[in-house]
Amino acid sequence: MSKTVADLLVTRLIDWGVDAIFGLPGDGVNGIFEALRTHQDKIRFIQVRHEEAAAFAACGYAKYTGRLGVCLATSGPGGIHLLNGLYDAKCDGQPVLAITGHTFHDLIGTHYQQDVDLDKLFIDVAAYNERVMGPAHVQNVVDEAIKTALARRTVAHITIPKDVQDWTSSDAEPSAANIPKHSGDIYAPACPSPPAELLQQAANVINEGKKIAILAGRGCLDARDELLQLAERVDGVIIKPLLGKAVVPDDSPFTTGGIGLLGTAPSQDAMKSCDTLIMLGTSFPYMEFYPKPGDARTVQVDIEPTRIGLRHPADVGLVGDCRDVLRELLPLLREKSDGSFLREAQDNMRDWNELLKIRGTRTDTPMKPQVVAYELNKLLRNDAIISTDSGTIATWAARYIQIRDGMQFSLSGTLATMANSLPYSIGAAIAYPQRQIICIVGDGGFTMLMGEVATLVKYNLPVKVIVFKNNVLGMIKWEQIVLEGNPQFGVELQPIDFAAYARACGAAGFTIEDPATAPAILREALEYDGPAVVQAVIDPYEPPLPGNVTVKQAVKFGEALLRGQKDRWDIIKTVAEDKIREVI
Ligand SMILES: Cc1ncc(C[n+]2csc(CCOP(=O)(O)OP(=O)(O)O)c2C)c(N)n1
Ligand SMILES: [Mg+2]
Repeated sequence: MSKTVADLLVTRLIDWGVDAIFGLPGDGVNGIFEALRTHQDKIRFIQVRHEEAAAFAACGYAKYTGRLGVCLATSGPGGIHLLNGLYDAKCDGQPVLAITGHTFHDLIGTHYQQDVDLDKLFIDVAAYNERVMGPAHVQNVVDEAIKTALARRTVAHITIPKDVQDWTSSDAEPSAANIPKHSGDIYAPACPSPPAELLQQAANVINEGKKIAILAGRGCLDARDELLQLAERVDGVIIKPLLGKAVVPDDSPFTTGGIGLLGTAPSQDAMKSCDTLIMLGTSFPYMEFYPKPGDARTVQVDIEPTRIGLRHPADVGLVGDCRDVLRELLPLLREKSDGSFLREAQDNMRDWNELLKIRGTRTDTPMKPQVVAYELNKLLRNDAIISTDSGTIATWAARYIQIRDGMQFSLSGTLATMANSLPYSIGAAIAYPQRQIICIVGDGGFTMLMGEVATLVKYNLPVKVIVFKNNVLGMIKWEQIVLEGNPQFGVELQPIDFAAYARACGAAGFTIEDPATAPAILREALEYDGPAVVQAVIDPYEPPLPGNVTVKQAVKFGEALLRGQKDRWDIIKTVAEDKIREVI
């Protein structure tokens, strides 16, 4: 029997090494599902409960493996549901291929059922975006879509009308111009190398610097050795935007950890006082955390030329992969001998870690969120893959999860969406069945896609989901109060018993309320042989204060309290207690 368009699609994906597709069926993709059924020995279909989760899972898969992530959704509503996850992939530069169905080829544009023009809808999110016209078109389009996703580290989209999926070569002949098999399943990555003069210029800037801060983002995730050599050579302080949290272990003497509102005070201090900034594979967005333009000479390395000088003026820009460029740059750099800038950062870091420990070992109830993160960190394996969501949880995860050895860490860095971490963990667990997979999520983010606990159970993915339950959209509550100076509004959440919910899905469910029992319960959950949800009931009044609170933030905070913030006395008490405990 001759192959259908759907068969050709699936076999070409297999040729490209795709072994997992995340998605949800629908009548717009039944042809593709039949091809997936008949090729299931070579390619795995992972059924999720919401197409948004399929796109997030594909993005997480791409982030943690460095390979193409693939998701699949039906025409109309299914495709629409993919969008948020696809934007997440686009914003964080991940190669993801989205495949959707379309209505019958001869009813497109006639207001027929599910006639949503997904190829128009996806114009903005997808760098490559095509409709398959027949069997002879499949290979050409799939090859180009995959190459574009990989080369530009972004989203590609293919849509196929539902009847076309069943066409075979007898239904539509190739045109004479389309020479069969002309398109190859080969991807050749670009490896730009900066010219020698620019490398020397960059080296001169660095050699002349005395206080060197290194902002090392996700572009350095495979350049750990080179990065540490650089820091050692120039007595530099490595500051890690959150997507680059795993670039070096947190116990490295060269790093002050994260930056930004959820970063550390020592990082903020180092950024403010450096005379030279080396930006490596990062476009960390919050410009107020960079040195003021003109205050520090800057060398920037990025694989993408348009990112050079995007957030901060660069004196020298080097285009290329961070690892390769660092290898060329290192021999040109002179060893520094002073070391006082680094030593000061190390002293600050000791104080910061002491502060984290004080906050992480509080014994009072309601339990402090820091306690959960602090105890969880101690139980993580060296191969853990940790995903988190936007929310105050990102702050606790950023500060308390200490990267070691082979750990990986991610969140929705640039889109900063909620609900990504559970599906990211699905992608991670499919890619690495033997590793420890941890999802750190808020109660708001978890409820958005909590149907995916059923996916964990269905595929027996031993993901451990730690839900920080404060019954509020905490991050926004604090933004309303601290950044806007407004009393909170529209942020309270109807409480849900997530442990009972987990058990209803067939997963294990645990609850922690008392800090004294946190270590034992977390250990039991992490050792559980299967998926588990831990709801950690935490103090909703604990603010995720920035490493260094600014006067403006303190004033806004006061304004909100004066303007009728409910529970203001609880908040004042909590913040005051935190401060008092830190000084006595
Ligand atoms: C899809 C989406 N909707 C809304 C937001 C705005 N937002 C950012 S954090 C947040 C609150 C998160 O609440 P929760 O998951 O409970 O975590 P918490 O802040 O309480 O730790 C919201 C609503 C967002 N980033 N993404
Ligand atoms: Mg919450």
